[in-house]
Amino acid sequence: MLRILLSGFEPFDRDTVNPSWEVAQALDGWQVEGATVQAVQLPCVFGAVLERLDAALADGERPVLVVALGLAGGRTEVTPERAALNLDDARIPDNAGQQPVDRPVVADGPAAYFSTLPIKAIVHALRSQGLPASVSNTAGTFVCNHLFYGLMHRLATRSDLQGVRGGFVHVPALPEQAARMPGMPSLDLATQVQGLRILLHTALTVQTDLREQGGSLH
Ligand code: PCA
Repeated sequence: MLRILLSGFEPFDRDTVNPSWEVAQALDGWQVEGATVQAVQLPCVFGAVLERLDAALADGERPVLVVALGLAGGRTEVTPERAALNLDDARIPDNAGQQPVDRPVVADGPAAYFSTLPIKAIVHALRSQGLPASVSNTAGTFVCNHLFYGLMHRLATRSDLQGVRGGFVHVPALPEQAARMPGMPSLDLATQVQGLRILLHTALTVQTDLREQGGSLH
């Protein structure tokens, strides 16, 4: 059985829900292109999140695909991230009260890694099926970027994970979160789940990414 590892985060910053976990959980057991989604919830804690990732990677067959999800409050679209930075710089404490400043995720690791998901093809597929999506050129410097960098470092350096495709996707807030924070953009859960179905299918079927504009001026 081919395995897709799909992670979501626990709630953070005193919130009670995190759409990234709601989406991952909704897709647990979903089958696509002969592979089955295994959803895993990760702690919003520097360090511990990568220990939990390692446990999930070891829990079964080597995955064909690893996609990590996180919430980006304020965003309006599903946003595959392009690059992970080797940097922790937390604006708020994580769920264990840690607030690292200007610390590398991996000492002596490269400055950055690129996603190995076909991010342009994913955005193209989402948009052509009527869902809002854009490439994001920064995953921030909090726990999501920490996980993204840690994941890409493992995929790049571990011989048992050679050739496994992986990346990170930020999703918008849910309408119920926006109801508590007037003015916050949101996207309903069913639409987010549909977006992730399209994304996973594209990641499994498109080998060479599209060459299509996905940059931003700032
Ligand atoms: N979003 C945060 C951490 C957990 C989450 O869902 C982030 O973007 O770093």
